[in-house]
Amino acid sequence: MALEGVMRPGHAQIRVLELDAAVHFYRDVLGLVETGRDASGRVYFKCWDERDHHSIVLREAESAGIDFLGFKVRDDATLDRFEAKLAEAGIATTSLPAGDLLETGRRVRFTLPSGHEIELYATKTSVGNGMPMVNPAPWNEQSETGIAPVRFDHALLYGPNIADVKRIFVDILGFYLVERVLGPDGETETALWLSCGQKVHDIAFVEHPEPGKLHHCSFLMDSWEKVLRAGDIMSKNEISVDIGPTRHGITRGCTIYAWDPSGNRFETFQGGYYPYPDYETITWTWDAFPQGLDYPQRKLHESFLSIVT
Ligand code: M3P
Ligand code: FE
Repeated sequence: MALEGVMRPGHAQIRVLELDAAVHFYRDVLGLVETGRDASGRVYFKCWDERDHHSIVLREAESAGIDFLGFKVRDDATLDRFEAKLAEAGIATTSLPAGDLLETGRRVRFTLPSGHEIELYATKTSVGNGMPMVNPAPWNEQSETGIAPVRFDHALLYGPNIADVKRIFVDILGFYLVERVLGPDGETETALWLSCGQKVHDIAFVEHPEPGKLHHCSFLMDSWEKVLRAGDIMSKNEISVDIGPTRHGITRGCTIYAWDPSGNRFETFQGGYYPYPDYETITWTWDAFPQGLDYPQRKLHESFLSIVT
């Protein structure tokens, strides 16, 4: 498969209330690898099996939430092409210079109608996964620290105007709609799961009146046993859990959701399936949303649906 255009979500900058407590959580409990700190005090992390310099950036702030989500595109020519396409569609972009984020090239940023800041970039230094490129071992000690997810996988964002957001992702950025939830009117799309490759989603949106909200950043585990072990590590460290372990009907992901010390929800998950762009979108009707959210319990969880940062 030729993966061109947008390749994957490459980074999220997350606001945290107390940097030291956050670094302890992301490094020692979630088990990400710290890769740098910049002059403005931001701390950079990657998951152990990611190769680019970072995927999670923490910024200390007065309120929790997400500053921006960045997608890596195939190359510089692709970045220029998307910048032109966004301009053609009347979407204002700003260009952030190379080096503004450590080890990262030029970024093209724009604001979604949902109020979220999205950026595209083509280059970030590859620091590797700690294993050699010739005859590597399957894992190393970095994969054995804390929860130790394999990669930053996707984010679920809450905000208004998700019909317009969908058009930008599908018509301009080349994503396709994998699954959706229809509202009580049987027509309006109230939640969307969009993919730019063969992941069951790279980004998801839920219609919500307040703009720019974060529901969760999600981290991939490489087995269901490791999701359960993540639950053990959360409990041992008194991390507050929202829901799970359970399985979504939507996307079929096997999952636990919990909160970082600032109240940002995160997900550790495994499973799902591998769609192609020609697959017909799966639709969940409003009456079936409880099993879409939690298949075994068939339950709408109030905290899961209402708490965002
Ligand atoms: C996911 C996922 C909802 C389901 C969310 C699903 C809002 O986050 O990773 O599949 O019901
Ligand atoms: Fe998720």
